[in-house]
Amino acid sequence: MSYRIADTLIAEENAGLNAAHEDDYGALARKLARRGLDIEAITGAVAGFGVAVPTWGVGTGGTRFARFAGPGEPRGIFDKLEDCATIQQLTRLTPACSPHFPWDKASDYRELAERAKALGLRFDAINSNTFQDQPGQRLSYKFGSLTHADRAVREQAIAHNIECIEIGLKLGSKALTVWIADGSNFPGQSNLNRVFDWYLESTAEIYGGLPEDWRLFLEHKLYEPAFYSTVIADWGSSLMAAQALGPKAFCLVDLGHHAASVNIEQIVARLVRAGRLAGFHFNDSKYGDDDLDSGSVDPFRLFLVFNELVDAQTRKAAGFDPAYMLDQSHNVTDPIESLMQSAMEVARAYAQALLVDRAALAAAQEASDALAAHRLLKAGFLTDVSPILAEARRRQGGGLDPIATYRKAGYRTRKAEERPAVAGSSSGIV
Ligand code: LRH
Ligand code: MN
Repeated sequence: MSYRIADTLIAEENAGLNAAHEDDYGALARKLARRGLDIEAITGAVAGFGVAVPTWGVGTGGTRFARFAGPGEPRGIFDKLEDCATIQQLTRLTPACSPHFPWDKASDYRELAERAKALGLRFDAINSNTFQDQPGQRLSYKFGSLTHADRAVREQAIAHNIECIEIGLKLGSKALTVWIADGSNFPGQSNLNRVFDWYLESTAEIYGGLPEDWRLFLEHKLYEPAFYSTVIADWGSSLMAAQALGPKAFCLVDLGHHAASVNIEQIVARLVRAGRLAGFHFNDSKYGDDDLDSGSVDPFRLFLVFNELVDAQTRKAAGFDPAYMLDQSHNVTDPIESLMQSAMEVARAYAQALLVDRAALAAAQEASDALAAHRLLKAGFLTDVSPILAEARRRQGGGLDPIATYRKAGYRTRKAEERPAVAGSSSGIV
C-alpha cells in the first residue's frame, strides 16, 4: 500500500496553529469591514477557486543543460496522480490535473480515470505533444508538425491530436491544449504566410474531431525552441486562428510566453473582450520562458492579471469561462512544495483582486484621477490575505501551513523508499 498523508496528521498540525490563525483572521475581518468588505464573501470565493496541476510538473524539471532528479521521483502517471492528490489534500486548491501525452500514456485509461476519481481528482485540459519525436515514430517533427511542409507529417500530427481527444474522452476531460514548437531559425527558412495557412488547415481537422461540448485551447509562444520565427508567436496570431476555426476555439495565455516588457494583463482584457480567453498556464519569469514558480518573481503582475479576470467576472463578460492551470518547471525545489506554494500564490492574487473597490476605481478613472485610481487598485495588492487563504483551506480539511505539514509528514522520504531512484542524469524539461 503506497503511503498517503493521514488527515488526522493535518488536523493535529492545524490544532497547534488554530489560535494564532483565528486571531489573524479576526483582525483581517475587522480591517476589511472598515473598508465595507465582508471577509466571509472573499473566503467563500477562494474556497470555490481552483487551479489545475500539470502532471509534468510533479517530477523534477530541467533545462537543455541538465536535469538533477530528486528523491522519490514519480515513475509514471499513477505516481504523478498520487503527488497531485497530496497537493490537493493539503491546499484544497487543485482538484484537477492537466495531463500530457504521450508523457502520461497508460495501458488502460478507464483504470486511470478510476484511480484519479479515487484520489479525489479530475482531469482538466489534455496537452498534445508534437514537439518531440517518440521512439518508433514514422516521421520526424524536426522541421515542424502541424505546419510541416510535408503533408504526411501534418497528417501524423493531426492524428496524434485526435488520439489525445479520444484519451481525453475516457478521462472525462473537456478540452485539448495545442502548443506547437513550429517555427524557423533562419530568415527565409519558412514562408511566414504559408505556414499559417497549414496551421489553419491542420487545426481545422483537429477542430472537426472535437466532441460537441469540448473546447480547443491554442497556446501562443514568442520563441523557443525556434529562435527566428514561431508560427503562433503571439496573441494576435492565436486570436486570428481561433476566430477562423470557430466558436469552440480559444486562446490560452502562458505567462512566460511573451517578450519581457509585454503588458500581459492588457492581452487578457482583449481576449476577454473577444470572448476567446481559454485560460492560463500560470508561472513566473525574469527573462524568457523560465517556468519559475507563480508569484515568485513578479507577484504584482499576477495580481494585475487577476484584476482583469475579476473585472470580467464582476461585469459577467460574455463567454468568460477561463481554465486555470499551472505550467512550471521545478529544477531546484521539491516539485510538490513548489506547486503548493504556487497554487496558494495564484489564489492570493485572486483574493487580492476581489478586495479592489471597483465602483470607487471606476469613479477615479472617470475623473482621470490617476493616483487615486492606482492607489485603489494597489490597496488590494497591499492587503495580506494569508488568513483568508488559510481559512479557506482549513474549512475544507486542508492544512493551515501545507508545506510545514508536508515536511512533518515526511512524504518525500516515504516516496523515496517506495520509488527506487532512476540511475544516471539527463537533460530536458522533464
Ligand atoms: C511550452 C509549454 C506548453 C507545454 C510545455 C510543457 O513551452 O508551455 O504548454 O506543452 O510547455
Ligand atoms: Mn504552457
